[in-house]
Amino acid sequence: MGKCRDYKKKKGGKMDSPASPDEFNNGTSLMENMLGLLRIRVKRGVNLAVRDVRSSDPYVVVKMGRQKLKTRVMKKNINPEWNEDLTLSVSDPRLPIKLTVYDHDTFSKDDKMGDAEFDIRAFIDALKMHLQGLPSGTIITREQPSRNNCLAEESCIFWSEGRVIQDLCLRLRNVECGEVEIQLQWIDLPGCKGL
Ligand SMILES: [Ca+2]
Repeated sequence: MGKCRDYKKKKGGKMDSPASPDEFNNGTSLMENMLGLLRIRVKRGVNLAVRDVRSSDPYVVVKMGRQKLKTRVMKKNINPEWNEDLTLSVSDPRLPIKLTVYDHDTFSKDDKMGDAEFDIRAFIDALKMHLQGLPSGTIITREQPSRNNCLAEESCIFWSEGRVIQDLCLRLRNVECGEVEIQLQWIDLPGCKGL
């Protein structure tokens, strides 16, 4: 009985916990923390794995943190040309970006066709140089393929028509074959913290 009373007393005396400032300001802090947008052009897949009888129906999924974007499905094509832009909002440039290729299947679960990971630290560093007026094609930095990245060949960060661009050719892991070519471009967003 005494216990019960104590409980009641405690409960009655307790104030409703106010919502934390974070809960109120989520919308604005998201924009304030955002550095800008990363546009990933998924250009093409080369020699992708066969997951159906003779071909595959590939599409690409790109993930960064909680964001997840995908390209359209290319029917029966292991050398697909997507040329599709996927745009991520970037607040932490150290986060790795994961790219996974799947084979679309109508009557069963989509099969994996390999994955790759890359980060945008070198690209962000090049952007932070705030270069101006270089001739198109000027190379700013190069990233070499290594055991610690998924590059199939040297990746160039270069100046093109007033912008910094990075071309990457990613070798897919956890699969017998396949590469995916992508291109990075940065988009400044008004109201963002910026780089
Ligand atoms: Ca299929």
